[in-house]
Amino acid sequence: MGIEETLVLIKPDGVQRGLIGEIISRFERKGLRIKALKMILFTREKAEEFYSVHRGKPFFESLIKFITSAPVVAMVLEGDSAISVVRRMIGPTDGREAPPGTIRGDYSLSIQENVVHASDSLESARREISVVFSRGEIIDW
Ligand code: 3AN
Repeated sequence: MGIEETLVLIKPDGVQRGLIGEIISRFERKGLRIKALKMILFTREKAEEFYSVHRGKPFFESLIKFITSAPVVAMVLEGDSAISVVRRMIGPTDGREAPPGTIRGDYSLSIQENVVHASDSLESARREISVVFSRGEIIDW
């Protein structure tokens, strides 16, 4: 609880479908503060580092291929309880199960191509932010 930073990615499917503006807009309207924002093309090495907790799982190879297939938009969002607030806004992993009104519920029918990623704990937020951004790219305002 309290003011937190979290890492959000708009995944390749969200970028390719033209959903960048729509997704960022939802976070802005919620009142979350964008402290860093950039478009990147993950290298395989960076993608494997980012998703290291999933190494060894059956979907790992497919996930790495997907996340490196097109650009992603990465951002650091800040706000009161930002980690849990953003997780609720994106909805559960499987777009077919995610309730309407959540980002995945409104835009995804897939467990892999589920439009967005968001950190699920303080520990993963810290780790994921440091994988994607240098501290100098994050603006306190
Ligand atoms: P979340 O993104 O909701 O935290 P995780 O961390 O369990 O979900 O999974 C990370 C990513 O791996 C998901 N966003 C999804 O793209 C992919 N993924 C998870 N489970 C599966 C699965 N059973 N089959 C294919 N891809 C999966």
